[in-house]
Amino acid sequence: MRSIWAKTYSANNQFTKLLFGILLLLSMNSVSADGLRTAAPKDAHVYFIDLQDGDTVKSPLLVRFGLSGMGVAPAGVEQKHTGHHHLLLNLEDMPDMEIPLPSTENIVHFGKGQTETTIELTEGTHTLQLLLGNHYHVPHNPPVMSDKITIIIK
Ligand SMILES: [Cu+2]
Repeated sequence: MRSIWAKTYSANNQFTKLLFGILLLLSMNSVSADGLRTAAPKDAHVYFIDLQDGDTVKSPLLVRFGLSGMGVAPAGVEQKHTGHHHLLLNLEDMPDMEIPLPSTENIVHFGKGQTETTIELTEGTHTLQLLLGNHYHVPHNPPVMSDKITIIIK
């Protein structure tokens, strides 16, 4: 039993090494200098359909995502010039644009291809920003993102 486990472990270990090797090769290859990012058309943009910077609104709030120059596709579906929405909610620092966006309370993924959401926010000011991600949840190149807006919940 032990030797089987040891064998499996060593095979896994070799596989991991191989994988790292491949990743290392890929990262050194100029063809993939862009890593997991995909190109976005120059005229692509995302925007809040009915929210503007400085708006005073009530919670729960319906937030509708607008996208122009690209299409929406669910996460995991690779199709040229598409992506899915991410809502950056009260996010202070922009995330790393080279790697998949993490999923946190400040970075909300809409990986099913949703184009709107209803959020509950406390009274006071909040910032909202939209950022499109590709099938890997990685922002495009250049990133397709909206202005960061501040809204007041009353
Ligand atoms: Cu995502």
